[in-house]
Amino acid sequence: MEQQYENLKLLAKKIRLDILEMLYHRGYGHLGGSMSIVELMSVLYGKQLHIDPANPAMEDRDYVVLSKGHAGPGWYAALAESGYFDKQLLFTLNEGHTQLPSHPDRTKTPGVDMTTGSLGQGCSSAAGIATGLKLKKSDRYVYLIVGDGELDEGQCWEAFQYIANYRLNHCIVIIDENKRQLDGYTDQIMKLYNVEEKMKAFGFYTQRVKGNDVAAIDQAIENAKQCHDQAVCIVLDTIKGQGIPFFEEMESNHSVKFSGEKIIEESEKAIAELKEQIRKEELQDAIVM
Ligand SMILES: Cc1ncc(C[n+]2csc(CCOP(=O)(O)OP(=O)(O)O)c2C)c(N)n1
Repeated sequence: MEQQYENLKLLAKKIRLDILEMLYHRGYGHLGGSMSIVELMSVLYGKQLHIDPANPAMEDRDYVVLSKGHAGPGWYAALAESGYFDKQLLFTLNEGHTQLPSHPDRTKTPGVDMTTGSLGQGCSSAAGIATGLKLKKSDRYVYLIVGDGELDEGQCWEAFQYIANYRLNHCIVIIDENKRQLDGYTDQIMKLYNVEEKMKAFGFYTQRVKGNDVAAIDQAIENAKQCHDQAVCIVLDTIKGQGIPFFEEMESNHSVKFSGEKIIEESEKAIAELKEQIRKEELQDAIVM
């Protein structure tokens, strides 16, 4: 198990590097909210998901709905690392006719099953997928990833009420509580109060874990899978821009423009550091093997 978590940490580093390189190459993009789901993506694509990247439409697959669709780069990096498409494609992010639009589009990207970007709607889509799975008596799961700012959308709560009422425990609701939204702190814009207690009040079996801890995320998903008679929710305690101190501390990191000496310098430094850490860890793994 220890080694498996080391592998997931390494995968998280690769996903983080891909996101940074992709956005740096494009010159702008949704950095903060992509970074805060890196460890989650690593656990999903490195361990939990029942998928076949060589056959994205496999009948008996798990589903991911990234309801906070602006974090598309975080998803694309995980899909590329899993082998859904060539990593070079990452550098076409948001170009005309790209397969990787800034927000996920199910008609364009292998591995993307639901188009998202209009906040709130992914929650209803995931509720629908989960209903379908239940009607088919399928054992598969749908992982619904929601932003904390996204919870300003009433549609989320309507979907949660439905998921709870029908005990759709195969819809694992994951809230990325990075405490910030587009233009400021969630507490200052639209206070959420205690989201964990709110989800419990809605009828969910709710766990709160550190969102940068792959072992804790994995264990929470395992616990959720053991809950058979109730809807399930995991609140991820994350940091917007997670994993790169310069971006974590940046006043506004929702959509970063890669211009100006300091940002260029810090981005290049972070890219070089991540590359070096990955190189060292891969070398270490090769020696151990
Ligand atoms: C219905 C809708 N309204 C507004 C927007 C614009 N918008 C994009 S991201 C965002 C903030 C989302 O905050 P959060 O869910 O916390 O995302 P994160 O901080 O995790 O990136 C907003 C308002 C949108 N995409 N959809």
